[in-house]
Amino acid sequence: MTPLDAETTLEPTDKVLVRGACPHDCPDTCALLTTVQDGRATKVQGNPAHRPTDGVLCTKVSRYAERTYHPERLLTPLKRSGPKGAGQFVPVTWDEALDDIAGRLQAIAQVNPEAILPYSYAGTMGQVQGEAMAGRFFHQLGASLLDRTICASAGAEALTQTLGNKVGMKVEFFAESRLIVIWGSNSIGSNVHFWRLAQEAKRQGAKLVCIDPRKTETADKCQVHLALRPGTDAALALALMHELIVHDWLDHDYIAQHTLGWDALRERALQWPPERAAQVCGLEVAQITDLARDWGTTKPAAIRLNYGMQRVRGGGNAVRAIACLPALTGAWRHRAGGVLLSSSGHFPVRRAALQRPDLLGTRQPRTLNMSTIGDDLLRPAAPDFGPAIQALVVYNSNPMAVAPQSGKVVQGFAREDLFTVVLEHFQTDTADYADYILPATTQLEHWDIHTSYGHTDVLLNRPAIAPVGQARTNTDIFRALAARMGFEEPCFADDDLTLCRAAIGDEADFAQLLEHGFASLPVPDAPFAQGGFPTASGRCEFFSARLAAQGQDGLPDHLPNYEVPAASDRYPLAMISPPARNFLNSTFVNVTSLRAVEVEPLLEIHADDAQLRGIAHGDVVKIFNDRGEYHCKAHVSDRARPGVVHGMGIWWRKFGLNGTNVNQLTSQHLTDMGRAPVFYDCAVQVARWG
Ligand SMILES: Nc1nc2c(c(=O)[nH]1)N[C@H]1C(S)=C(S)[C@@H](COP(=O)(O)OP(=O)(O)OC[C@H]3O[C@@H](n4cnc5c(=O)[nH]c(N)nc54)[C@H](O)[C@@H]3O)O[C@H]1N2
Ligand SMILES: Nc1nc2c(c(=O)[nH]1)N[C@H]1C(S)=C(S)[C@@H](COP(=O)(O)OP(=O)(O)OC[C@H]3O[C@@H](n4cnc5c(=O)[nH]c(N)nc54)[C@H](O)[C@@H]3O)O[C@H]1N2
Ligand code: SF4
Ligand SMILES: [Mo]
Repeated sequence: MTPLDAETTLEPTDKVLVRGACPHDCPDTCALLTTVQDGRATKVQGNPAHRPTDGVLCTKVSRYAERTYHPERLLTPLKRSGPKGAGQFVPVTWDEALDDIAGRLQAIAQVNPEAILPYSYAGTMGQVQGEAMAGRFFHQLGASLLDRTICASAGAEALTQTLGNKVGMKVEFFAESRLIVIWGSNSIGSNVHFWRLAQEAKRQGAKLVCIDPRKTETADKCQVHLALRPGTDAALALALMHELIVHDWLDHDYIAQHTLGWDALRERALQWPPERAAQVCGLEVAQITDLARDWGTTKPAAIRLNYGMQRVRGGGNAVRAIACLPALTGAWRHRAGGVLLSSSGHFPVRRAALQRPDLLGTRQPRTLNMSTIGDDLLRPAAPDFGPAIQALVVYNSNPMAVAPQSGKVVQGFAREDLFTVVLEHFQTDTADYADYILPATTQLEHWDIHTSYGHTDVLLNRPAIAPVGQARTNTDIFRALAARMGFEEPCFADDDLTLCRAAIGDEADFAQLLEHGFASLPVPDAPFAQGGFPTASGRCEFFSARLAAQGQDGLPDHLPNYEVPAASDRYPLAMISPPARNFLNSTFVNVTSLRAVEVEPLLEIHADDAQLRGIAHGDVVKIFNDRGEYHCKAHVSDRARPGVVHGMGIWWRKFGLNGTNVNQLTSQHLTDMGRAPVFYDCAVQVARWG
């Protein structure tokens, strides 16, 4: 059985392997091979020919066929038949749904199209089923623009200010590193293909260090674990610099030739002796000085930074501070040295060709931040805001579960005068509040093009099966709406293969994708061995003139969390809410075999904090602050340090004991850079319940 070639046509009885790409928001962007027999997908596996995938998928996506044929999969368009949020719907035809939706949107657009807001994120990371046809549709309409900040924009902005773009080490060379610092990431859970490389390095004698408030599965397997307090990473990074300076573990030549702002950074770092940082971070001084020695004296040394550590007020500053460390020691000289947060800046993405912002013409609609959707849905029309939001079109996202301060989000979605359309696979918490739910295809049912933020390959996803039920692709739904709204621009007739081609731009490159399913970008092995950073100065910018011009500190510094709890406070515990290993954000929460592993929503709490509150393992607890409360089971566990609790995410609210999830507690504060949410900067109290 060989994978399907470019022009093969399927006979319904053939057993074939179809090449695809994992659509999920995960740095690994695996190449998939789907076995199809009699038109049905029977198995989804990793493609062994694709190096980064190496034939292996995570547990979640190995269950993709189970998810695709899930008995609760949405099969027809649905129209609301009960009160908002009650989840009561009746099936309607596509024509009925699309005609009504187009009519409602048109009526709003005639008064002010900015009252319409698209809301989407990375349910699929595909360039085509993501923002291609959707972008065209909303640009032509003149709808409000969405600032897609919910995940990575603090770190992305910080990395761009420091290195010039979202660029870094090539992931495969971590296997050759002698020291790997895994910073703010639970690689085993969320970046398992990198973890395989880290283990390979460990077998060759490398030291692995994990920096994470939570004693994760990854921390268990690293030789060293620094369980710092949430939101104190910049203090730690500055103290490491302090030690590099006083012990002269610096690469003076690299600093002189390839960095900017060293004198200023040196002065800043000298204000951070390890004793000061140890107090802020809640670490032992020796933990900091040992790590500094390791970083200063081991070559090659590499940092796998991830997005977990930038979800706090000072998240951008922390990423900036950490991104400076490789330049100080010249770690970039070696292909197995440097830092990797995201590789997505290596990809020449043809966003304008796909999303057509030019369709706006001279119109300049407002931009709303997806991370403050709770507040924004509740805002009335105002000169500094524009019209109240009257219609929401949600696709590739489940804001009711994933957006911060969900009490507000629920209130917003519950507005009687809000018209809400949700394109989904399942009746999520968000879909419960829709006026129309439209059934969308999954990755097994549509074409797409994928870039990656963890490696440097482009992948093509082919449909393996026909759409399940009456599901339609996101693109097709927006095409159909465009036709009903009378949009005559020829770009609305582009089919998905045309969009895939437009994403790639080059016919020869596309032919290669059709034939092999993936292709590597020509990125040098050691991209910054001789400097050449994509910043304005061509250097690694310790000092950012651009940030300074915006009135910000041009140098990285430690910014304390918005909510730094003290033992005597009303809300004395810091809560973080990292993802559960067997879910992907709120996706897969309804897949029986995966839910069976995660069992139920839970809060990890240290024995000292539990004892103080009379909480035993398995008790139901109430976690609360001024924003709301969330009930779940307590896991008394040494995964938590005293003073910090972990509300493992991201369950659907409807699976919660009191119909909420952890985001009932998080705030709509934003990060120092990138306007991102601060999910892990959240003070709470915990008490036994019932
Ligand atoms: N299984 C699984 N994989 C996923 C996801 C998922 O939901 N499930 N989500 C995907 C998505 S959307 C993303 S963005 C990536 C995220 O990928 P990562 O950024 O690697 O995220 P996590 O693995 O959740 O790691 C976050 C870690 O940061 C820790 N942390 C929390 N606060 C701090 C802090 O202040 N400092 C430090 N140093 N650490 C802190 C948490 O305890 C957690 O272990 O993962 C992707 N992969
Ligand atoms: N407390 C807390 N909150 C968090 C986080 C955290 O760590 N803690 N993490 C944050 C992060 S990193 C992220 S990225 C966000 C993620 O937030 P979202 O991007 O909203 O991610 P999901 O919850 O996975 O929801 C994606 C939805 O898209 C749907 N979908 C998938 N493919 C398609 C498709 O092709 N078409 C259509 N129409 N729908 C599709 C899925 O069924 C799923 O319901 O959550 C954030 N929220
Ligand atoms: S979620 Fe990540 S690890 Fe799992 S199959 Fe997709 S890309 Fe690979
Ligand atoms: Mo994310």
